[in-house]
Amino acid sequence: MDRDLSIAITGTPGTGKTSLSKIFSSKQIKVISVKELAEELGFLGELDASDGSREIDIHRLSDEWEHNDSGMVVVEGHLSHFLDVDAIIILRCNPKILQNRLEKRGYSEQKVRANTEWELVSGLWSELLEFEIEAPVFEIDTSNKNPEEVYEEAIVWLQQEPIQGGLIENAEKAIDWLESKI
Ligand code: DAT
Repeated sequence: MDRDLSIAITGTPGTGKTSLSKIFSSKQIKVISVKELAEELGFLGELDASDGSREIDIHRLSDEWEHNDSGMVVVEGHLSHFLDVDAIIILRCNPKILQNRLEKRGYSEQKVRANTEWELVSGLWSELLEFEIEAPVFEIDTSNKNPEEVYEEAIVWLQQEPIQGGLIENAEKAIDWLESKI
């Protein structure tokens, strides 16, 4: 695909953003993480001694950053939906599978719980609705798909002209883990 498009790949940690981004990258599509963008533009805060992370001033980053290169760029990270992008892909994952993925990653019990609960209550959709995000959005359940299958699903959606994905209608039909048998 060689359209001038900026795409955010967002989702709870562990839903597969990095894995999907690697596939985009392998297809010669430019990929950058929100953290790298924040570093580049000077919007990374102080180091948090408790977990070694650095806070990102996402609202300032969002004000400053825009996609002005030609071609496609993928911005990945769980805050990427706050950026001024043309389309947003939200990755989801069954909380039980997510818990497993995060435990394997060596996250603390508290961090596993916080992230699993965020996914369970569809926290990301609440955020999109609260901030009235305008870009088209598309949700992909990664629970039982490998990253290649997730990529294929994403590409089919992105190839639409124009890209479809109204926030309210998609939020209404989004996965609700609390309603489904998980
Ligand atoms: P994120 O970048 O959202 O934190 P990740 O890409 O690092 O997530 O993936 C977290 C873990 O889950 C990692 O061990 C790989 C695995 N994983 C990612 N996508 C997957 C998928 N579609 N199917 C199975 N496992 C997947």
